[in-house]
Amino acid sequence: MEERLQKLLSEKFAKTLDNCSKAELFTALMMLTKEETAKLPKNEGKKKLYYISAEFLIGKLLSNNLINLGLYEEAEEVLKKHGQELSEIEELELEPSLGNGGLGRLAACFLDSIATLGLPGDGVGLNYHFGLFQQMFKDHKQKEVKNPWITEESWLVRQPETFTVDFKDFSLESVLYDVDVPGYEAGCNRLHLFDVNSIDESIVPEDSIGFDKKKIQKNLTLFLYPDDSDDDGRKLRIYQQYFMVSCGAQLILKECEAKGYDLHKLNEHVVIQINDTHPSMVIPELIRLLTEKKGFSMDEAVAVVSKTCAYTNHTILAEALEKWPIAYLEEVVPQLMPIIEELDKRVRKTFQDKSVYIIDENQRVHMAHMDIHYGFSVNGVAALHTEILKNSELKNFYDIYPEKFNNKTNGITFRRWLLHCNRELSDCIESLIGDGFKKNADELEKLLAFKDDEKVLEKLAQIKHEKKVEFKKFMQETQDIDLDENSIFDVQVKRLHEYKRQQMNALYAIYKYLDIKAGNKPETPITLIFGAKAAPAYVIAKDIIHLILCLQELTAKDPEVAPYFRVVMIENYNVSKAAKVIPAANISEQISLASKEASGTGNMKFMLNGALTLGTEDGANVEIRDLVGDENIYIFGKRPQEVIDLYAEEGYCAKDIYKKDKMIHKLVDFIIGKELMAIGDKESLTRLYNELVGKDWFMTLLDTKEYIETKEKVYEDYKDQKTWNKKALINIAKAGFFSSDRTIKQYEEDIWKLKK
Ligand code: 26Q
Repeated sequence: MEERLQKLLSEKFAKTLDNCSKAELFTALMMLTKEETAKLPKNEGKKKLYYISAEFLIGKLLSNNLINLGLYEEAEEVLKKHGQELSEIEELELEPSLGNGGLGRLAACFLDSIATLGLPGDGVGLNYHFGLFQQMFKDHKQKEVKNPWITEESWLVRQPETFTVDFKDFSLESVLYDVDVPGYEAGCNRLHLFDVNSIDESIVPEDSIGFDKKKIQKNLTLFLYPDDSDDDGRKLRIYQQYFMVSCGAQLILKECEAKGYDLHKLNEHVVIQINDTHPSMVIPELIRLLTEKKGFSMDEAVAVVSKTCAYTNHTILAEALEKWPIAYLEEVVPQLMPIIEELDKRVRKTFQDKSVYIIDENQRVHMAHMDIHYGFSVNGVAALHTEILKNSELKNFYDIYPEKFNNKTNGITFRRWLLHCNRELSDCIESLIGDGFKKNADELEKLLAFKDDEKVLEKLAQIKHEKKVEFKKFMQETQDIDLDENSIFDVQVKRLHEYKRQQMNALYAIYKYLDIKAGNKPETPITLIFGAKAAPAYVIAKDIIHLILCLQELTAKDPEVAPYFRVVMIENYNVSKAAKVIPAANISEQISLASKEASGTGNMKFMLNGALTLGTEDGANVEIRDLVGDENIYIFGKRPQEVIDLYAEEGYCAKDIYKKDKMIHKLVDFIIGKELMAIGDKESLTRLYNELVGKDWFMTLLDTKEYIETKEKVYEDYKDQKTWNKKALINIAKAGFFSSDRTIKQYEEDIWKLKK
């Protein structure tokens, strides 16, 4: 490797390993990694999976790919010989923000596992030049700026394929970039990212995410989830979605024809996994292509496409289930409307129940309904989630098609979320139980043999401490925040959304602040760590960030409080920051309103890294509890069915709780009290206060009291370090089930059947 690096450095920069810059070294390492990946055999087979997704939150790739290629240690040694640290070099990579949260990170973990298991399966998505956005904090508020990540040398490899995508008033030519996805000591697949050849980055000013939403030719692949609070923004989303699926569908048909397959047997050679409803237009688009260009009858096309497409649902929030007005579709992609109308007509012919129609009485197209009728599989992403889909949210569909419904509990790739982000822990595990767990995550259970071994428990605690010190250093360098590594690291990192209830954690912060001011100093100091991006047009979510940042300021500046309790927020939380904070966490906050979090995957990453979950009975928390047992997790709050019933009977009234419960009254009032008003913005804090007292759609106040009590108990339990560390060990040992290798094996067996 040393020689090859020298050669690359000399050819590209006329430098050597001893006089090159870190940036040059990064580029050379990336080029070497790309060459090595290109040599890997492509996973092939008679049937191929296409995983279509608006998001692929792949994170930085250098170290990930080196690990999968088995070259990480060698690279480390070579660099060390020349006075360089691989961990420093990998920091130089720009992180693409091609996703927002769980949905996109799941797609990335899946690509890793699909490749690792030797399954032929590629990702299909868009090449957003500025990603989601980069979050900056200014005046205790979130400010969004563009996040350019594509450099001259990058992981993207331009491909010769180009497709034409027709819209009502113009056509666009696609450009395809591929990113190789090496499996762990295995073959390779690809992520196909489509772009438009007319893209124009210059229409976005510096330090902004604003641009002319009407200039589709220039803007289509600039941002993921452009602001859709106006008509132009919503139409732009349709342009993006259609462009993605039309390119995907054309690529699929082209690859099949190149292999000489009979398109009438498409389902024997192709399976398309539709990741949430963002790619749902692939169904009518494929039908359109087959009927208009390949001579299929409508019946033939509908039949074969229905056997090819499978849909994954990631949400039960009604407002997140996409429904596109026909008027928009007519304006953007009129060629799809006759197909969608035909699909709807067939549904109406067969079923009386209006709730399962594709087109509703308000002339909107329900994308999920189309997926369920014209796909062969519908899956939820955690056991509880799938049950809720079957019994309430999608009950009317489950009654029609019970055989289509199935559960695939999410998973995470242990390569990134253990081997890479916590090598100390991974090495320690290996020293105890051997390296079998790297290929077979269930072997982590062997750790249980050490659950009473004091030496092992101390070692785990020592590793946790090291990771806390590392994270402290990182926060010092990046945000000039001084953390106390001896405090409890209590962490909530995830998309900002009211249902995830970051605001409830903020209310706890107010509680603790007031308690300390009243003279009750905690024995062990506490650091409450947040990280989250809010959608730019989601006003209340941004108000919650504002509240957290005001609390950060309040707790840091108060000398009576700061030594015991601090609130901090990680700026621009992303995959690489996740990889730093998760190994450092003692407590994993998973406090969504029960029934609302489809699965969660952060919960799995924390568990694997030895943090204890403080959570509601929601998503995969339920499965975590079943695995570790009640004594190794902290579950609180109203249960899913109670919440579902409350919604059904409209039985929740925030104001009643606010009026009756003195403590909650005090905490909520604090949001508009003099302390925070002196720091923050009156309008924003008042709006949040009004929301909590007047509406509180996700029932924060319902669980606040029990949350505070449970959290106090967790902090109390932390004092008994021996018992705590034992619980941590049990969590690690039981995390094997959440390997995405297991999830992918289940997709393969029940849905894809690529190998059969
Ligand atoms: C919808 C309409 C308009 C604009 C944007 C959207 C939109 C954007 C992002 C809808 C959904 C998302 C992202 C959803 C998401 O990340 N869901 C998460 O998926 C994870 C993987 O299955 C689960 O673990 C999480 O529980 C779920 O929240």
